[in-house]
Amino acid sequence: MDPTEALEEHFRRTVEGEQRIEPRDWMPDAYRATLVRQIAQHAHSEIIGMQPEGNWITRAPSLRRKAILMAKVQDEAGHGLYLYAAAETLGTSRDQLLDLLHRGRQKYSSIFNYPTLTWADVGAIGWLVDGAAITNQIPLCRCSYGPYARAMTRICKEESFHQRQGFELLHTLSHGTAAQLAMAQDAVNRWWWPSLMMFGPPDAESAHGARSAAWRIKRHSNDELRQRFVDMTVPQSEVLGVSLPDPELRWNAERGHYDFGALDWEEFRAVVRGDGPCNRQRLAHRVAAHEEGAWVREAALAYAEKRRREPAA
Ligand code: FAQ
Repeated sequence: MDPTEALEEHFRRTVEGEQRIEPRDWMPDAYRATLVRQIAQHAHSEIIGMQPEGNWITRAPSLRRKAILMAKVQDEAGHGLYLYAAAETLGTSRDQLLDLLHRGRQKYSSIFNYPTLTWADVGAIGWLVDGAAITNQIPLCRCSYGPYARAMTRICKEESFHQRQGFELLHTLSHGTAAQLAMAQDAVNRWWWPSLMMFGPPDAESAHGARSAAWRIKRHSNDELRQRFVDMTVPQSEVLGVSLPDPELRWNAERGHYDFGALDWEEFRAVVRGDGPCNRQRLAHRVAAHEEGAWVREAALAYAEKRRREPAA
């Protein structure tokens, strides 16, 4: 066996034996590239995902709600940081990845291109968007790449809190006045279908799905996770007292799952292409924040350099 074959064999046995690949280990170039792509998209989603909810921090209806929302949005920045750090272990710097995001060369989740029109949207994001995120991300805690799996373990714990706070917020609204219930229902109507799109294209169109499954990066297909999310969410909607905007949604005893209507894949493709309701605004805001923060990065570097030059005490 030549040395490359031996390395490939070792990689294959590690992955198939459910052990972790670590940064020092040899890995195929395509495995590295797939991880960088997915982790970067995930990191970008976390930091762009701060915008829709950040929009409501100054208008939260009480001090308690404001404190909770600020903590949640800060958590999202932290998730971005864990994920950029995980990507750095694969040899790509945070600067490189941010540059690709800012030039529109890397993606972030379609969901964050929808506007937050009312306070109830904050609840719908927590309940549905974080709920979908957890469904997708719990299996990633068992991803074959160690640093990504470990980052996901921490992130999932915090996402569970996020999901609960969204549910509690919506529950308060849906059990409040008629106007509050209507506001909660309107938010659920607008966020339901985009949340189902977060799981990605149908399996037959998932370009990376099969290979990522073979590499034990993804543990379940896009459609499997979408179904799991629907099955989990329908009973929760009953507790909330809101309906889900899908006339075809019904329990299928034979399958042991809920059937649901067809997603508008044209809309999904348009949003991923950059033509969603808020794509341009989200990216422009992100680039402006980066530019306005340049002085902070410069000051931190200058301070680190000063400390480096100081003689040890
Ligand atoms: N939006 O071959 P596949 C959060 C792209 S949660 C945009 O199936 P893959 C928490 C895909 O990249 C949200 N693009 O791809 C939070 C690929 O394009 P490419 C983030 C999408 O990777 C909550 C092409 O379509 N979560 O942020 C989307 O095997 C509240 C073909 O697709 C993650 O990123 C989409 N929805 O499966 C924060 C989780 N779906 O790269 C703030 C980790 C697909 O060839 C507030 N990622 N595409 O140009 C994953 O699990 C996977 O990457 C999937 C896609 C499942 C998203």
